[in-house]
Amino acid sequence: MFKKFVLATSLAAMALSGAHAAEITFDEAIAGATVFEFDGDGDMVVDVRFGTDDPEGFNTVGPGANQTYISEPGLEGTTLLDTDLFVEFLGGAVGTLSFGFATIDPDTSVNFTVYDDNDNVLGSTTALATFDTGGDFPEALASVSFAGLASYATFDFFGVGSRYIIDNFNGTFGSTEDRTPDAVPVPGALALFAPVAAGLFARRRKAKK
Ligand SMILES: [Ca+2]
Ligand SMILES: [Ca+2]
Ligand SMILES: [Ca+2]
Repeated sequence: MFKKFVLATSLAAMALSGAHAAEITFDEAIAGATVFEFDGDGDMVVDVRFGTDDPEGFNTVGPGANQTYISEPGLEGTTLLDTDLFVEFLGGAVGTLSFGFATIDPDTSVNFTVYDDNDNVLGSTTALATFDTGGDFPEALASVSFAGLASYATFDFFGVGSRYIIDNFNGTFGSTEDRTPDAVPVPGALALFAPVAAGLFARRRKAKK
């Protein structure tokens, strides 16, 4: 009973907030692949395609159990390219995208940039991996919010570390999700709607008397 209630309320909360339902955990073994497609919301329909120009491809490995943002394995690859990794959203992405990243060496950061179908930048973020979380390797959580419909995003890792690991790539890009851009009501529309609702409410109260 309690479980049912929790499930119902969390589903309702997700529907209200348009919360993230899709997550890529990189737990499939894909050693050496240069392109790989993932389903983030478990409906067997592919949602994203990760790729790299590194002919060696990427791997799914470590970095050990003590990380906060990586539940091993994660997606692992080179940091030595200008764009080390890219992700295409096969049905688009809206809202916020986030992921954990770790590196073997300190003083390593990531630039994560989100683009629409016309190569316009919708948002970007930079995160520096640190030991602040208590992990065996420096790590960080990267997160970016944006307006519009994202088509793809790029990762550039830079600094001392020559290899990266990312995990738990999270956002509203699942094939079962509402990916309508700007689906959240704007405050202006709410302000217009509020007096109408108040008027209706007053009329109903009057009718009840
Ligand atoms: Ca994982
Ligand atoms: Ca899917
Ligand atoms: Ca790089």
